[in-house]
Amino acid sequence: MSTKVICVVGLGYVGLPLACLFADKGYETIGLEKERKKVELINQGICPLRGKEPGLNEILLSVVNKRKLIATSDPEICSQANAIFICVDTPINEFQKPVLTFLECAVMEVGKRLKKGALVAVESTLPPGTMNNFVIPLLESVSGLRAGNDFYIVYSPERILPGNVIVSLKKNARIIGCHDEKSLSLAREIYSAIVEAPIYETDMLTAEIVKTVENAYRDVQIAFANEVALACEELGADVFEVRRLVNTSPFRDMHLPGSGVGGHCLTKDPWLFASSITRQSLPLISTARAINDSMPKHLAALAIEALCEAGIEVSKSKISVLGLAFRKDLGDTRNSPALVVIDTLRKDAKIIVHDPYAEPPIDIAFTRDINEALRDSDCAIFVTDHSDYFTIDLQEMAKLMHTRIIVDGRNLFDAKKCREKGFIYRGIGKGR
Ligand code: SAJ
Repeated sequence: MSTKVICVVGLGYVGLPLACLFADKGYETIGLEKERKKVELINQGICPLRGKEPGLNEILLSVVNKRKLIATSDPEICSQANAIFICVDTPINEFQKPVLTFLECAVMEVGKRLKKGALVAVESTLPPGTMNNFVIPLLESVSGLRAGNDFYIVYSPERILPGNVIVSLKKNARIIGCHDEKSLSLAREIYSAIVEAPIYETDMLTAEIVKTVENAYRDVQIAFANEVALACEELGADVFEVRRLVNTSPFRDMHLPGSGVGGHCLTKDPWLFASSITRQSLPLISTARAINDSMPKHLAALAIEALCEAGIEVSKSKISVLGLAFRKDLGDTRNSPALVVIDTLRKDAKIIVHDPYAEPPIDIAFTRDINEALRDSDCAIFVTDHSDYFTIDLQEMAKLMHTRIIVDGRNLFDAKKCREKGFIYRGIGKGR
């Protein structure tokens, strides 16, 4: 099948760059997006994603101007597509259980309009077993077509890095879990147009497990680093020095401890994996999640401890929280550790928040000006390691603050230098 029209369902961090890359390669690409505001912005060539995304704005404007990419909220468009990519959100609820309503809706809309001979590629992260037990049966029942005969289907999980979606889409190896040989060859042909990295083939169940496990693996690694950090605080050691030397040992890769794990991948994918396992528990994965989720509260506790040492009552203190985004130099605040720090402390203290990129998703005093954030503050909590924070002058900071307290969630400062400048210093993993 020479693909003529591509439809990407869901124009978020995954779907929008995917649609742009296909359109940039000359495919007639239609983006199906339920949020009309997003559709309007995209059709004006304006990127609706928050934060810096190198290269995305330029590609988007170019393909929209060339009319190679059009966004719409009308699902009828699916009937024109030879290849449909489903990139919708698969979140978890407050009980860590998968919420597949967006996926179900997308599959229903696609199924109703699925053209004979079309390829369907699902990119959303899924609980293992979802393709075989849910997506394919639903597509077949709604379309009346048979997978592998009347239409073709693969599962190819996205591996994008928010903050660098275009490069990661092109350069990260791609896994294609296929239903049959024809589906595989169609998918390999079209993905090869935009992916410059190796494309690995497997079955759909394995591909679903790979995607959820690769993030569970990273979450466990980070949890290990955080647990060692807490131990180093008690022992009076510097975990970052420990990590540096541990990693001189072959086959070691101790990750970075810090304020916690935010974002939309590691906070949910381990639970998507676990949700498919019913006959046994997965204590390591659930414990890792608990350890990482405890770090923002630990950071808040370090701040309270430091205020106490300075003789400042929390209820009479002004606290600056620097870094709202969940990761360095990003504007994405999804599941950000800073939101937990703020929620923990705002019951008593007066909080002001700074971030160079993110917009506050909550009602809180906010500034883009570091000096304003620090002025008359009793405690500066650094949650995210934005590049802007690496150049803060301690002398200037000391003049601005009412009480000189630094609580360091990302190893931004040298404890000794802070103390020489008269600061009370606390840091994740930094024993006194
Ligand atoms: N973090 C640590 N210590 C570390 C690494 C990360 O505390 O050593 C924290 C970060 O500060 C952040 C959170 O973990 O709050 C997640 O960081 P991340 O680098 O994993 O970034 P994400 O959440 O955007 O992860 C995505 C994932 N990609 C997909 O799911 C497709 C992940 O698999 C990638 O490894 C990651 O991007 C990446 O670095 O490419």
